[in-house]
Amino acid sequence: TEPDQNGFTPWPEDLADRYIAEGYWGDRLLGDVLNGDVLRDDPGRIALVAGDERLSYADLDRRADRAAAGWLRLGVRRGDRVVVQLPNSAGFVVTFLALVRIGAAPVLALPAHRESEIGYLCELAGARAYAAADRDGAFDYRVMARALPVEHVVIEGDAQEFTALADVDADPVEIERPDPATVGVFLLSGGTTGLPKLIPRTHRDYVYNLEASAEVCGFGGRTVYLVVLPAAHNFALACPGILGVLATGGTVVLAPSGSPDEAFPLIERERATVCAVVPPIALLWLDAVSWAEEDVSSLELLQVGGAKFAAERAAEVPGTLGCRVQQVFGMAEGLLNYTRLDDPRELAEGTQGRPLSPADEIRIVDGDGADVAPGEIGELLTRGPYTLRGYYRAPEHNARSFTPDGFYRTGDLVRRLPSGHLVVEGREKDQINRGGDKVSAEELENHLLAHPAVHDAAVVGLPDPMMGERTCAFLVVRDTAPTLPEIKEFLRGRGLAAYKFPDRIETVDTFPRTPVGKISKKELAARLA
Ligand code: J2J
Repeated sequence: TEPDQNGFTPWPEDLADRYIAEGYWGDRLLGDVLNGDVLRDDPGRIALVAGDERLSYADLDRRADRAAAGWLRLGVRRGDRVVVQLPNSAGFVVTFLALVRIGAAPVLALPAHRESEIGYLCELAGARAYAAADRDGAFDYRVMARALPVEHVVIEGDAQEFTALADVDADPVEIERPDPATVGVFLLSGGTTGLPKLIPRTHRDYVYNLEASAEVCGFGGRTVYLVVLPAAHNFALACPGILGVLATGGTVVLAPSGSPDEAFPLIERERATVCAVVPPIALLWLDAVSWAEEDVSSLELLQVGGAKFAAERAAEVPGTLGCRVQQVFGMAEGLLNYTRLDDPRELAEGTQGRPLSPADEIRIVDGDGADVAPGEIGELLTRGPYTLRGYYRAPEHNARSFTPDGFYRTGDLVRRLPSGHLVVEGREKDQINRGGDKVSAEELENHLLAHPAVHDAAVVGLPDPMMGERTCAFLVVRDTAPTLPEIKEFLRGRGLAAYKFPDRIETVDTFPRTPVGKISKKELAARLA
C-alpha cells in the first residue's frame, strides 16, 4: 500500500477488514483509555502518583479534558502534531491524554534528546507546538525551544516567555471524536539511518496493543505499576505500560529513574506490584536488594526488555527479588513478544517470549529472503494488526525496511522454538543497543565525520557485561587524534543526545574491508575482543 497524502501508510483494505471482523480493531480511541467502570463506580480510585501529586481517575479525566480545551484554545487542532518532550511527570500523562482526545498526535521524544533530534523531529512532523520541561539538570529546554520551527512552545515549570503547561487549561468543551483509523501518536524508532524515523500508530492499533498486552500480563484493578523508564518509551507507555494500567483500573506510580535509590523507596511506599525495566536496571536491582533497606516484597512481576536479558540473570530474579520475571522483546514499530505468566521457568528465563497476538505473522528468513528450516537462525520479519506498514514520510527507507507484501524487516536475528517462543541471537541492522538505548551507527558516524580532524568513522558495538554493548567509534584521523572528551564536547555542541556519544574511540590507519569493499565492522570489533 502507498502512503496517503499525510505520509501515513495504511494497512491494505482486506487485512483491515479482517482485523475488524476478528475483533482486533474496535472503535476505542486512545483518549478513552481511562477505565470506564472505574470512572463510573469508583472515580476516587488513585490513577496516578507523581511526586507529591495523587490523581484519582476522576481527577485525571477532568485534568485531561481541561488540558484538551486549553490546547484547543491555544490553536492546536485535530490532525496537528505536537512534539512532546516531558519527563515522567503528571504533566506527561495529562498532556498525552489531552492531545489524543483532540486528535492532535503527540510526537514522543525522549527527555535525553537535544537540538539535533528535536529540531529535525519538529520539521519532519510539521509540528505546530512543542512541549517540554524547563530544564533537565544543567540543560535548559527553553534555550533550545527558541530556535525550533513551531508556533507554540509550552513549558512545564518556569515558562519564561513561553506558555506554562499549567496554563494550558480551560473549561471543558465538546470535542469532535477523531477517527480510530487515523494516527493517534507518533513513536520514535530506534533508528538505523542518518536521521531519526517516526512510527505512526493509529488509535485502533495502539489501543489493541495496550489492551491485549494488559490481558497477557494479567494487569487489573490491583496492579500498581512503577514507571522507571521514560514514559515516552513504547515499553513504559503501552506494553502494557501506563496506558495498559489506566485501561484496566490500576495505579501508575512515576519514578524519575530506575536507580534503586529512587525506585526502591517508591516500591515500598506505594506497594508496587509490577515494573518494566531494561537489563542494566534489572542487574542493578539484583545487586541492590542485598544492601538496600527498603522492602520490595510487594513486587510480583518484573518485565525485562529492550535488550537481551541473559537466561542466567533472569533465573536469579525469583530468588533474589522475590517476583516472577517476564521477558519482553518488543519494538516501537509494533510486534511484541512476551513470555507468558504460566510459562515453565526454562521458557520464561531462556527465551524472549512469543508474539502477543494470534494475528501476528512471523517469518524467519535467510539472506535471500527464503524461510529458514525450523529452529535455524534468520532475520525476523513480521506483519500484523499493530505493526506499522511504513515509517512516516520516508519512502526510500520504507522500500528497504518492508518486503513487497508488507512484512517489516526487524533486523533482528532470531530462532524459534517448537513452542513458538523466540530467542534473540543477534542483529543484522547497523545499530548499537546500549542497554536498551538504541544508537544508529550511521547517525553517529555522520556527526563524527563533521569533525575537522576526522577523515573517516565507523561505529560498532563492543560487548559489555553491564550494558550488553557499548559504543566504540573507530576513527581515521587527519593529523592529531581528538581525545574522547573532545569528541563528546564536539557532539554536545552539535546537539546530539548524550546516550549516543561513543564510550570509547580507537584510531586506525585504514578500515578493514569486506570483499565488496564495505567497511568490515565485524573485523573492527574483533580487533578489540
Ligand atoms: C533482545 N533485543 C531486544 C529483547 C527489544 C517492549 C520492550 C522493548 C521495546 C524496545 C519495546 C529485546 N531482547 N528482549 O518497544 O514495547 C531490541 C531489538 C528490537 C529493538 C526495538 C517494547 N527487546 N530488543 O526495545 O523500539 O533489536 O523497543 O528490534 O526501542 O530492541 O527497540 P525499541
